[in-house]
Amino acid sequence: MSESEKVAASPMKATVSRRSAIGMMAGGAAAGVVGARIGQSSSTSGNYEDIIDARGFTGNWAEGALKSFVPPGEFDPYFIFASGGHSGQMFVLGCPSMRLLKAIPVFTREAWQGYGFGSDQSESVLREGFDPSKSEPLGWGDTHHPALSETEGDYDGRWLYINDRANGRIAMIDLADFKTKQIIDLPNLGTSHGGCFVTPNSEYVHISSMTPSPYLAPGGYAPLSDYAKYYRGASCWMAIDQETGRIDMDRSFQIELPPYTQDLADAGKLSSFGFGFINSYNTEMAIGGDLEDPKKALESTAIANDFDFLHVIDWQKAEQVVADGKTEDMNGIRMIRLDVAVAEGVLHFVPEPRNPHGVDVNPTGDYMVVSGKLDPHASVFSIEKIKAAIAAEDYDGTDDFGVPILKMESCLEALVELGNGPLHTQFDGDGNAYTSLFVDSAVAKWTLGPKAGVGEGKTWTKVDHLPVNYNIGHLCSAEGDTVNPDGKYLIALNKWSIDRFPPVGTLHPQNFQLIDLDGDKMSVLADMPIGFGEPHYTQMIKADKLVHTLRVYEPGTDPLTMSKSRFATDPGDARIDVNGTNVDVFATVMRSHFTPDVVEVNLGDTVRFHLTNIETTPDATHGFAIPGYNVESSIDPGEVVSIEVKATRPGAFAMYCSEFCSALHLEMQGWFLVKP
Ligand code: RUQ
Ligand code: CUA
Repeated sequence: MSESEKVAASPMKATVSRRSAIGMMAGGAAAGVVGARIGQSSSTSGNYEDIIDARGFTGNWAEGALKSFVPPGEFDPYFIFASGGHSGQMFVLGCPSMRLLKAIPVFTREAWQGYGFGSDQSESVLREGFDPSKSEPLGWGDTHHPALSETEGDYDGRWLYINDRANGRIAMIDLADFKTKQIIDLPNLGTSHGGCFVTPNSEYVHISSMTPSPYLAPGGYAPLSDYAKYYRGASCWMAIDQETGRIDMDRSFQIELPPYTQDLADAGKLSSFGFGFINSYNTEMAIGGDLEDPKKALESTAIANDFDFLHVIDWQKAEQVVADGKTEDMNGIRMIRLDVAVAEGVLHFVPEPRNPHGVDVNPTGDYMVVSGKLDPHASVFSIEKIKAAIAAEDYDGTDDFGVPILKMESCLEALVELGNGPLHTQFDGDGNAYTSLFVDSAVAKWTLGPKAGVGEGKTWTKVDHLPVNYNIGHLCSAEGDTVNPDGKYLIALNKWSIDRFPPVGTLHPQNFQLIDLDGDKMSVLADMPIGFGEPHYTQMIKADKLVHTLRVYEPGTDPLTMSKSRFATDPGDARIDVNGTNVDVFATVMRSHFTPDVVEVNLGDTVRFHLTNIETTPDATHGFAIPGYNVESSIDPGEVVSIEVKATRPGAFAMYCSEFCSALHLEMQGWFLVKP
């Protein structure tokens, strides 16, 4: 028996890492290679077992390393788009390598890309991205629920949307250049949490309020004693321009909702196409504020009811109501008032076990999986039953605001016991669901019902349980919220890491754990510390769907419009136009020179730099920084960046290229001279 045959023939025990790892190499990854010796690299001489011994691997980590490693120069088959929480950014990772590929600034300034440091392009996105009546320009956001654009319920790799948990805003990122192109600060929304999704053909991106706002009150303020009268939630249907991916406010609308806390939401698809589903809690309308009696604390009074309400919204009916003009202008957006929504059959409620968290629609669109933080079950509702109950007006009365409540038993398909603290659910292509268990720090794998293609006798059953490290919030399988999930890998977004990484001070990183979904049993392949902001939710898309992604811009492109900039400057056309106190600098930028490289102005002048990177080589990016003037930008190949500088401070400023672009990068500097 050769060494590899011995290894392959040895009993595979999940707990004996080196055996399974070597077995996998002998029979799997390196199929056809006889012998366990590394044949790829002439500089390695050991065999795998020696290396595993030398590294001291235990458990399945050697197998995990082999299964997740992506060789240099080869690309991950998946992109992960992760929200960045309080960093206000988004993170792009490869999967399964779990390597960080990029941070995309969205709501927060970022210096490397020059986002929010002077360029007209980023300043206008940020400036238009908050309501100017807010006392301070918003300096941060809390990115929460990414939503990739879809065609027929499948990710199409064009655009990406993300909401701001803190300020009730929504942003659009173009996946052509991975840059934020638009931020909208929504009226009538104080905050937004989990209500972000796109509809199956990217007709709309939805965002809903979390805590209600007193937008019905005169002057926009009412005391909490008038909560039920003046405070309301809002479900916002933001129409997407099919050419640009931008939100078109003129075609968008809101639906008034009762003052409950609207939380996670999802779009119906296929058999539930045309519906949106929003969970709610605090239907008790608890407001807190009682200092004397701890029993009246918000967290106690907000969980008094046995049931909260799953909001079922028929957005196609809502569209018709809007087209019929049955809306009111509410602070600059058309709103379907609550009484109209009820009368027109736009809004129904289904009771759901109290204090729910996630609502997730399965790939066929037949089932709505609702998980409750305080209930060990997933409650599965059926769209067929919901539609039948709506048609039959199978009501259990209405809530205080007149919204008809469908009978829970008429809509419920199954209750599946999963474990403690179920939060969110994702899917694979084989009729399985994966639910995060926050309290148990685990993932439950379970089978859906017959409509999801699962055979009789196997339905609604928990089939596997995998502990994760620790306190899992969301999870994400490959394309796991589309009509056509890959499954394959699952990311557990763990809030705590405690002992998984070396100490880096008192604020610990979160932990993205990579889980292998191939086979019956789930297994952890790798940990990835996330040490920047609190990523909240992620989506994982096949990398080959990003067919629109550019490597360089067309020469002279303004990234905001993705068309030729009127300030684009051709080689040889660089110049300085002076018009009184207005100075326009039309500069070309190329290794290793700014042309012009000396700009002399008078104190008080308004200077507009229009910088065209005339390089066509991918990666030949330059920077533009003016020390003392808070100016910094990246100028990517083909890009035109405009930056306005008020010459308020006299002196000689050595402006320079901030990207190490060439051997003469340090010589790529010039003078910004402001004469007193
Ligand atoms: S919600 S951890 Cu903040 Cu997306 Cu469930
Ligand atoms: Cu251009 Cu450094």
